[in-house]
Amino acid sequence: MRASDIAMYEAKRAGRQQYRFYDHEMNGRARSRLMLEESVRTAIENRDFNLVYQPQVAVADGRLRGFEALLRWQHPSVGDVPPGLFLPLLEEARLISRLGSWIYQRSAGQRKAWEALFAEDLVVGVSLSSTQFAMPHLVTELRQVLERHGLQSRHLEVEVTEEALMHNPEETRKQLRLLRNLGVRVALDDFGSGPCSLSHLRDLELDTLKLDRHLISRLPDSSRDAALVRNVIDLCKEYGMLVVAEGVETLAQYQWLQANGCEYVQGFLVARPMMAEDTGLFVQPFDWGALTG
Ligand code: G
Ligand code: MN
Repeated sequence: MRASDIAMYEAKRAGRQQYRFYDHEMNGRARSRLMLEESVRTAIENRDFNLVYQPQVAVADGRLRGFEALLRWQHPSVGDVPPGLFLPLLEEARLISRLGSWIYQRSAGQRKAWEALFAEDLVVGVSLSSTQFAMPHLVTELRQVLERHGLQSRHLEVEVTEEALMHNPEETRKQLRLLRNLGVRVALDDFGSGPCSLSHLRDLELDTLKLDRHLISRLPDSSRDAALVRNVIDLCKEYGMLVVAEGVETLAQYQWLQANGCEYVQGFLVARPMMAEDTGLFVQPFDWGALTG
């Protein structure tokens, strides 16, 4: 079976079925799981995983705020496997911890390498899955990674989704407190991609809000989305949170965001995610004038 088939099959199953019982499919499933685990181990060893980096720039003056690190899996025979397919599987297979450590090391090393190129306050954004966020040793591990690469904690922004924060409110509060004590920034990722709750903005100590690309995609034409986004931006301002719009693809979206007080954008309009070695070619500050004519 090809890795993409395994991934597709397992991902569908995971979404459909919360309970388990023994049935005749089990053998096949267990075997696929084993093959997937094997693929991931090999992939880490063979460096088939890769991080690409997408810039975040200021709406006002194009200043480069930082880069978000995005995971890619270039499977030798299957090709590019989308993160949406393989991440849930790694979670289930408890392989995410190993991959997570690799991601922290790699992105911190990259942030260090950028010192020679970019401003001192440049931020690297790293997404955490629910499992990663819930790990008891997360903060200890991040502290060690920062020390090892000689980075300030404010150089790192971890991105968590509402889904990850919802599981256990008590533990969430503790983990957020520990992260903030360490001094890393915390961003709420993918806000508006699904059900979203304003009480999270009110109750949790967050530094940054990332507007999901699904909220941005119908701007500026959808007056309902526009009303929602405008008010979320205002709310974040009141709460002292910084707002980054993701998935910005058009000039009209950029202009709307500018008119409505959004401070930073990330999206194809500015740049696609790029290989580490290409980030040095990113011209900054980004020239908004060249787009607007
Ligand atoms: O689900 P999430 O919002 O984290 O999606 C991140 C993915 O979106 C990345 O894999 C990245 O390649 C992709 N992406 C980045 N910028 C854009 C964009 O402007 N438009 C779209 N459609 N996708 C984008
Ligand atoms: Mn993210």
